[in-house]
Amino acid sequence: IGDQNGDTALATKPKSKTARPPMYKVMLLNDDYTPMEFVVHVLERFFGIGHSGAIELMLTVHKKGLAVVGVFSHEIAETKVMQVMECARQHEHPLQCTMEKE
Ligand code: NFA
Repeated sequence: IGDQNGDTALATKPKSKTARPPMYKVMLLNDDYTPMEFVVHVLERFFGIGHSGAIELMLTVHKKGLAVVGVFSHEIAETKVMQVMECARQHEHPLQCTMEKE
């Protein structure tokens, strides 16, 4: 564009100097046994989601099979997954929480 590359007119991609770290989606998966109120509690406690938002998001997981409940750095995402899985284990619920690169 213009003629910054001599007379070849090839576009050059501007280089970002500050690379952003990769981000990770944290997801909750539906199952037939975990009580709805427990999922709402998990969303409030570990993801700082308000009560109404937590109910709405729990219902999305319930209806669609899964939903992204947050996007975090690798370290934070790993911690959220561990906290949710440990809490579910303690309460003997089969709730599953996973992470995936965005
Ligand atoms: N499907 C569960 C039930 O009907 C509720 C649930 C929602 C479980 C979201 C896991 C995730 N009790």
